Amino acid sequence: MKIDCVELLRLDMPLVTPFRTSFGTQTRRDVLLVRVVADGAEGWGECVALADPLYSSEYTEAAHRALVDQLLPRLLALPDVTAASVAPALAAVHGHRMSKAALETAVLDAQLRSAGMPLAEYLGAVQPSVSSGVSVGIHDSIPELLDAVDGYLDAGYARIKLKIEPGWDIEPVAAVRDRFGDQTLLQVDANAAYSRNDLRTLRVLDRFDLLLIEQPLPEEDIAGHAHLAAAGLQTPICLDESITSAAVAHQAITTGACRIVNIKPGRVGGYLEARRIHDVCAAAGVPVWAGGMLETGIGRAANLALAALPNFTLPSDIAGSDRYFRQDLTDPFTVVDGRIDVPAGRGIGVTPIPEVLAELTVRRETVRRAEARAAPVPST
Ligand code: SMG
Ligand code: MG
Repeated sequence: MKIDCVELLRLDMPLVTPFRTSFGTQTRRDVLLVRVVADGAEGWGECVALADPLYSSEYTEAAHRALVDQLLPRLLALPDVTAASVAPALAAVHGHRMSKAALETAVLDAQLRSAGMPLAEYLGAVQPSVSSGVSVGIHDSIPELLDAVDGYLDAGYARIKLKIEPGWDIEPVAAVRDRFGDQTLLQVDANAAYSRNDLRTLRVLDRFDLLLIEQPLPEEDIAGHAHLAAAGLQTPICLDESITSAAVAHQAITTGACRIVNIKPGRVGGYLEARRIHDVCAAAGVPVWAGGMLETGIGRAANLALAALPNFTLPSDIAGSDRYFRQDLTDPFTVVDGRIDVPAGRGIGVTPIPEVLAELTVRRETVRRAEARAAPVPST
């Protein structure tokens, strides 16, 4: 394909309820969308970076700048582009995986729309719907948490994930187990809030028959997670922030740092790398599930396609649109009997509703082929 132009759109979307994690509270979503126009087709990608660099080093404004200053000049310099050529064209730029992922997804969407193929089929999906789990933030009190969990179980979610941090861990997990019983699928996510010295606290969580404990230690401390497992933590460790590529996933698995992997395409540079991680994990007998980054329907649609691959055997963090937004950007995704349908249309299968897009967009920047600045030449 020949890319004609790339549009970057910034949207400001209020969340239906504040979402608190160990690193901060989200009340709005600063969304960055990438729209690629190529050979008369359009494609969409959503950048999952948050407004501040607290989950990882990336953040929305920096992701926007990385696209304009570094990534688009390199991509638009190519005479012919396919999704498979995006990562190699951008490889010289270190990091910025969330920006790269959004761009690759938009190119892939345009390519698949032209070819008339759904993303799910392209990736190798084997299920028409995906088991839907919900991520429940840190609350001000246990009664408020129990009310929230009650509502989500009523809505049919297949699994509950509790956000934890030191001081909000054993008590909320015990309360949820006590109130909703042992049959509720339950897991926890620390977003790297603990240290190797917290083994005793983490071992208390072993008593609650959790599916997994997600990312207890810092992103860089893969060896620390292996240390926790070797020191007797029984609950399977799942890595999220630490897994930035298929090579890192392989290393984490072979060194005993994790027994389960959370796959977020944005965190690893795109859906092609995400599929490689799926394959590495499948070969090692390690189950995976799809993480979430409070995506709009654009990102949610693509995540559903990925989560329909065969080794996604645990419920994913892909909730219904109404978990986060009163008005989603696309037709809303809904949970029925704990599952969400995988879009069946070509490409990611959804597009923004024009009026909603117009109402929520706060900034728009178009980069055309000729306008993309030449990539800086390294001085020697
Ligand atoms: O999209 O449902 C979602 C969010 C799921 O908890 C979730 N994501 O570490 O896994 C994670 C977090 C990262 C974002 S927290 C603002
Ligand atoms: Mg996580």
